[in-house]
Amino acid sequence: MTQEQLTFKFDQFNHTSEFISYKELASGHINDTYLIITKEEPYYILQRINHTVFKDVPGLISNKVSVSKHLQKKLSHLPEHELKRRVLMFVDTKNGDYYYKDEDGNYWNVMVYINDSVTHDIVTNEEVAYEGGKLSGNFLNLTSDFDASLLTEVIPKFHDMSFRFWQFDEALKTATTERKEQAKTCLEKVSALKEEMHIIQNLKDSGKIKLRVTHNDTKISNALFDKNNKGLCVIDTDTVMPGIAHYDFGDAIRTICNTAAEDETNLDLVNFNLNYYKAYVKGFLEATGSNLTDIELKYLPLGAKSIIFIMALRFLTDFLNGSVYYKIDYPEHNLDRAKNQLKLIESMAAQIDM
Ligand code: GN1
Ligand code: MG
Repeated sequence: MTQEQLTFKFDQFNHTSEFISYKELASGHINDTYLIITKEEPYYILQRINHTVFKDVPGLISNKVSVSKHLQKKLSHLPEHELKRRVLMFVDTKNGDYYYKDEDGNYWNVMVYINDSVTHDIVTNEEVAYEGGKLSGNFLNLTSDFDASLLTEVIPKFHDMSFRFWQFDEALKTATTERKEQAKTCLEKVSALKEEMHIIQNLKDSGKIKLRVTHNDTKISNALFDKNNKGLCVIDTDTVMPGIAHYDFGDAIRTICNTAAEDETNLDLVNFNLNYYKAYVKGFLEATGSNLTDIELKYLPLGAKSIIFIMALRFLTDFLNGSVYYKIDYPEHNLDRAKNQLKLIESMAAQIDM
């Protein structure tokens, strides 16, 4: 993408300044994200939504804009400069839509950049773990009065264990012998956990765990902090849709409690940090308050294990499929991610009773 092309996309939106330069932010596995530096602040985030992964981009945009507006209302008691740091603000186009579809069929959206903020790929202190818990708990809390049935299911069955196993089984049917051989230990570990990993799914399907508005991608790099480690807000709300509390609880833990990055290949470095877990849980429970039911609370640890597992399963499936879904840097990248997540589960299970 050239600067000229990006400027053109950016200028479809009602921003308040002039494009000066850009920087690609490469941490996501799905979309293309650019920081747009403008002549005057605020800066902006310009994003191309991957419409192969997200089949209903207008639905996705409508979800995230309406949830943002809801959060803005709920936090309207805050002074304006503070509010702007605590909720994503989407920018509309000259046509009044919140996305622009270009001549190649690509979808773009723009948000106001929250400056003086930091993200963490790996957590290195308890305060960030605690604040991360407050952020994901707060998101559930503040959206608990938003009617989840108004949201589009942007990726149907996103965290559905049976569906992810079905995709995995399909991938096994067509995978090369070489890939299956490379993935042998992972395949064994996955089948050993299969039954346990359906417990939460069954509780959800039987209605025992209720549907809420969930973020569904609460990995810690999707949370903004200020320079003093205080949590500001959750970002990357593309996957906001109906779900269960365990998804958001779990995906944050998957990343906060991993002592290494999700693709670290030296598995000796991959361990589950129990202190960060405790700090995270404290923040999460403080924020959700009395909002969670007994059954939701009871299954939080297993929820975390299940979400770590589902990521392992999805990375493994994509590896078997020849890496057609996640962005990769080398052929075994997804296999390494799967091995990493499975090691994390072992380390977690050794320290926490489910
Ligand atoms: C993907 O693109 P990114 O990094 O926000 C994925 C998540 C995974 C995550 C793993 C739509 O998110 O489900 O947890 O990678 N998003 C989608 O890092 O599949
Ligand atoms: Mg995401």
